[in-house]
Amino acid sequence: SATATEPSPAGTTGAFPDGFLWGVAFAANQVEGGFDQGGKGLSQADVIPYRTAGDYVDISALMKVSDAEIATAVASPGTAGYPKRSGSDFFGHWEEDVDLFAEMGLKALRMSIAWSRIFPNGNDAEPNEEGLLFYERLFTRLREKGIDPVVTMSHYEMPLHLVTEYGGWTSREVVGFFERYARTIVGRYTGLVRYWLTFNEINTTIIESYTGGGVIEREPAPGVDPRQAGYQALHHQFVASALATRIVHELDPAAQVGCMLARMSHYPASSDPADIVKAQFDNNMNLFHTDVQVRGRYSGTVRRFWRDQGITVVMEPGDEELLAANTVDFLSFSYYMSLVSSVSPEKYGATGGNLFSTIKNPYLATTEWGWHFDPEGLRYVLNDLWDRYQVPLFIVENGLGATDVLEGSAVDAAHDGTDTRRVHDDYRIDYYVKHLREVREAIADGVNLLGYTAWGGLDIISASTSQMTKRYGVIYVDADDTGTGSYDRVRKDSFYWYQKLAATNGAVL
Ligand code: BGP
Repeated sequence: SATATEPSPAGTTGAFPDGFLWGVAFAANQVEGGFDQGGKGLSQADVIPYRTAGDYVDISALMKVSDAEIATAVASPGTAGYPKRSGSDFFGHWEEDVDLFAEMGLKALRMSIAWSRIFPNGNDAEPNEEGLLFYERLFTRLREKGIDPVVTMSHYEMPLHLVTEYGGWTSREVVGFFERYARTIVGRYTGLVRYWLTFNEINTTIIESYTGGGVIEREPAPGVDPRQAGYQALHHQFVASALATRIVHELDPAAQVGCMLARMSHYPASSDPADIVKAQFDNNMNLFHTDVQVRGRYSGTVRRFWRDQGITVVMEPGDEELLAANTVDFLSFSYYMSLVSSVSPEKYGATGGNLFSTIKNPYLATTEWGWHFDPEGLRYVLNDLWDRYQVPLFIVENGLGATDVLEGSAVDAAHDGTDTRRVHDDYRIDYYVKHLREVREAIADGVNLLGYTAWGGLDIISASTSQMTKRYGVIYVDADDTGTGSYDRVRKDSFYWYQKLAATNGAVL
């Protein structure tokens, strides 16, 4: 659009532009539950077992499941031992939840469609009408409440059948199944959905598995670099993303499409030029994904990396033209932390990270899960992405996973109708305040930003650890790691704070 390459215009109530999309975000596989209801097929997330606390060290390994574990999971009925099968039971509570989001004054809900609700096996001849209807009702209700659905087509999500029978995204055939899925949902929800995202955190495909978001990494043939299959799977996702982008532009020209990156900014560990160049390389390896989706081509950095590592990515004739011709309208990303790069990492201590371990940054505190807490880094990232791409940006994930304490009781002791349950999560409010003040700075710096959707709105099952008790919500969900609980919703203190934030368009900061 005409304003796409200009900074956000100043809003009438302060720094944030009018119409700024304040929202919350979550993913179908972490929130919905109802894994075997409404005609849904099994997805890869439904076979990820609950892991114990001692397993949390190697996060990417947690999301992988062997063929034997898949067979056991498929044979297991019910939700016991498989947290993502029950999620937060959004499937059973969605009307109540939408009311809560409306009460918060949200303008956007970032969510995803479970592919396996629409095509239970991924390659079915016809879509599942019950699944289509579920999201149609949800989107309609959201729009009635003035909330824009921001819809991810694939958030760590794929019908299990496509994993076991085709090897997930390593198979070129899966591109065709995804194209049909995209055409089906975009066609059905034309006019209801104005913002589409193709793949969540597309850069995690290389780190985790061939499915994006975990489950399976088959042993490569002897002598074959496992990254070979990973980059091939990623290329297939880029092609699928370009096809989906074309479909949205064709079927619903009023809608916009974005890519979605887990933005991991790398700081040099020292002013040694070798560290600076290493950090630049690491940043370019994170950003080559958005180079493909925003600029329409693979960068020199990644092509050289493939050459140096002996990795060959097979591209069909026409792929590169397709990528070049179907770039996205905006760039969305998650931001949780920054990382540190060095040519001599052994000089520094390590700390945990979301899917990555990193060198400990001595200037930053870490969260309970060892993630660097770096609000200023968000301003840096916003300016950096804006300078590089000059397309509107959208922060679609940012938030704090923490152990919350539920105080009070649902039992109405005073017989006055009072539910005394509260969660005093001032640490979460503090997290948002500090990050959003930096967002405000970045907007003042001239960055064009569409919105901010806090991760996860409701407490949901953690993507990496499958815990419920790594809580991200501003709304508490009364369930524990084993899926036991009333699934009641309780407004946390952060709920009321976020309500003020949205009502004042950020002036409360
Ligand atoms: C991102 C994912 C989300 C999410 C979040 C928090 O990587 O897109 O799905 O869950 O990180 O991560 P976790 O749940 O592992 O704490």
